[in-house]
Amino acid sequence: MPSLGLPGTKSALSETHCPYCALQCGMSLVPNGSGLAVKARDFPVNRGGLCRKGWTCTELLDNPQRLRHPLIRDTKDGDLRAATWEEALGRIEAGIHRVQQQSGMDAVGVFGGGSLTNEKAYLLGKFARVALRTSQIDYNGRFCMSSAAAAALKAFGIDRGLPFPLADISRAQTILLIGSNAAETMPPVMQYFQGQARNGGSLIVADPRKTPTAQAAGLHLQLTPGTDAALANGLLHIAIKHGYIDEAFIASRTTGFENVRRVVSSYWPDRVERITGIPEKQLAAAAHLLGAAPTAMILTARGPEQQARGVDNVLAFINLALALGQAGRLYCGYGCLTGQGNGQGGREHGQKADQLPGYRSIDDPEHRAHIASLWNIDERVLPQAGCSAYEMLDRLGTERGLRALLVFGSNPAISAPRARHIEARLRALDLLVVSDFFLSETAERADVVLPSAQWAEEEGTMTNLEGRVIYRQRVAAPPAGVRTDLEIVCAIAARLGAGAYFPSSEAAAIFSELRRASAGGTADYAGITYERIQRENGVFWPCPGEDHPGTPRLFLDRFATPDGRARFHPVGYREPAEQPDEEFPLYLTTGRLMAQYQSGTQTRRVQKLVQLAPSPLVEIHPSIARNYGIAQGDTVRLTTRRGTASAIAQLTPGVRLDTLFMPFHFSGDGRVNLLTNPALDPVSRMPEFKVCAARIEKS
Ligand SMILES: Nc1nc2c(c(=O)[nH]1)N[C@H]1C(S)=C(S)[C@@H](COP(=O)(O)OP(=O)(O)OC[C@H]3O[C@@H](n4cnc5c(=O)[nH]c(N)nc54)[C@H](O)[C@@H]3O)O[C@H]1N2
Ligand SMILES: Nc1nc2c(c(=O)[nH]1)N[C@H]1C(S)=C(S)[C@@H](COP(=O)(O)OP(=O)(O)OC[C@H]3O[C@@H](n4cnc5c(=O)[nH]c(N)nc54)[C@H](O)[C@@H]3O)O[C@H]1N2
Ligand code: SF4
Ligand SMILES: [Mo]
Repeated sequence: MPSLGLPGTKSALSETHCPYCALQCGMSLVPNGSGLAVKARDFPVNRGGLCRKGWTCTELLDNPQRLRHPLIRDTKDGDLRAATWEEALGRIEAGIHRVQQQSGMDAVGVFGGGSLTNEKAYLLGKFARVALRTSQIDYNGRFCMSSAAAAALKAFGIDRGLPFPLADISRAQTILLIGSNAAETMPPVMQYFQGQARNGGSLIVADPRKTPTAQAAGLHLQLTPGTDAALANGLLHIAIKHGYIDEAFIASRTTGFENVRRVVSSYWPDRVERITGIPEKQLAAAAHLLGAAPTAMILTARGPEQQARGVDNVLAFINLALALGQAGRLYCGYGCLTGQGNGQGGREHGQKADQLPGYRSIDDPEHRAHIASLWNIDERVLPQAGCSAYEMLDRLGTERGLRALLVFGSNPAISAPRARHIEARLRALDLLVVSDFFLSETAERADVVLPSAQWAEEEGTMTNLEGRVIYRQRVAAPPAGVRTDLEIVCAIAARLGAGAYFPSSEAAAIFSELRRASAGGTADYAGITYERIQRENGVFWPCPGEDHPGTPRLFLDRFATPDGRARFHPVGYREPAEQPDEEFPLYLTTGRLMAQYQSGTQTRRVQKLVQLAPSPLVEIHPSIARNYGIAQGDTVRLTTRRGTASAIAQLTPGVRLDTLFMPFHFSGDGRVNLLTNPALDPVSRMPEFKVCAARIEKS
């Protein structure tokens, strides 16, 4: 039962943040009967605004389906049964030892998530390398913003979603928003776009659907799925032709433009219209709005990023921003709207296969030495880079793959592409351990399920999409029988004989270790303290010292590359991995609904949200539906080369004639990931969630 007034809480009104998306909206929790209720709070990110998910989030704390004790499966075809912590930890210890003896250290893996606090992400990375001695750790961020992260690193030398605070959005003259449905995925952000409109600014949205976000724009570019690089190159082609490019900026602050100029020279407007389906007139209007603006921003989200050419797509838009001189100046720049609550911090502190804390590289001898010395281990025993999320899941239970997997904060049975295959791989493991609040679809398949504390029951930090590090306080006690992830990780480490390396499971102690580990790294948190965060409404990294103000805006003087210049990368348009054909004549794209969150483990248990979005649906244009004899509300069957799923037809005039859209929040036959294509980006290893070829029929 939640109870206020714990040590550390100053009053009955506890300031904290929403448990869900990357905005990390500020909110207050107040006592309400035996539980807690949400109250609006004026925090600089959301300024009092919250979406329905935020308003209803406390319902999950005392939800009857909540896990309150560990579960164990005794035999592979048996059922899960209640167990003590002692039994569960014993089973994990024995299972890990057996796999290590039979198949080696790299046969045990860890799968993390972008909803974990910085403290958890850090501890999980250390746990994998120091307690498990495995190279095999990766996380669901690969499925999220990894393409934008890789592109920003290449172009700017640093990956922070937004290089400026959200409030700057209102001050940009023109904004091009590509593949973001912010009006539904982060609604309080829209106030900044409204502010921009009030200031006389223009908003352009590129999306195959006329979403609520596109409806808020002055210009909607309704592109064919998977044609983003052609759009970017086409806009740059027009900008060059009309003399909109900033030669002085290109000369003084960038390198590599000539190759880009050569590549885009063949992206004539009529050709780009043929590829993207966007009329030449609209291309010209967009190029003019961007080119003539004194300040402009180009922002991407999952639309262009979740593609097998996601990195190229983002690089093409960065090229456009750089060529127009719209970067590295106030109220300008390229940014990525990161998605998960700690999607930003989760990628900085070492739960990614190739990474060490502070955004350090696991391949770099100096970086390895710094971390090994802090962890008190010999650098030679620190594992090398492991493989990426999908590649790890794809090989579970195989000869050369993992035999044991520990999952914290992800539900890949719903959210990974080619889900049927991933389910079979999960079943083939000798040991699957899942820590969650509820019996997620992945936990249902586990050998050991560990019940963990929810956000309001533990303290920790998160880094929002602006690079602002925020603090969540512990407002209530977890139910008896439930432990925090930090306690769980430390307990398993102790069982494995590595307890000395994990002396504390207190978030504050782990955060101070994280600060030291990140010191001198790209994502430097050395100067950030819990007290400062609370006093200053968050602190932006890098923040190398307690007397350093933090860095709300990056790149105003120089980019983070060795020579300080941003780098152009020539990018050509290539078709998606799969194009419609006779057998599968339509594009299928996927994404989100306002009232559901991610794999749905949490939001499918909140009644008010279920009422708004009760079941799997597919958006189809009314004219196409008529051709197939499909009426509003019909149950339909969708098929791709990976499998079949079912959904309710939602006749939607705002979706392209050649495109179906299906959200990914639902389970069973309603999983759109039964259909999606696991083709991976060669650099980011992002699956092609946003484009594949499909067929639809009435069932
Ligand atoms: N309600 C809600 N909010 C969320 C989440 C949630 O699950 N539910 N999840 C959070 C997370 S982790 C994330 S990553 C963000 C995601 O936030 P968004 O990126 O805004 O969400 P999506 O719906 O995945 O995709 C955005 C848009 O991309 C469009 N799109 C599809 N294909 C293409 C294409 O080929 N090119 C272009 N340009 N656009 C295309 C889709 O039509 C869709 O409108 O949301 C966060 N907020
Ligand atoms: N087709 C399609 N698939 C997609 C996408 C898409 O657009 N289309 N988007 C992709 C994207 S952007 C993302 S981010 C992924 C997300 O997909 P998932 O990784 O599955 O994300 P969640 O549903 O947030 O899963 C988090 C799970 O961990 C639990 N959890 C949350 N916080 C904690 C915590 O602190 N500790 C523990 N132990 N458990 C916790 C939740 O209850 C939930 O079961 O899906 C990807 N999959
Ligand atoms: S926009 Fe995101 S952070 Fe804000 S209330 Fe909604 S889910 Fe929570
Ligand atoms: Mo995401």
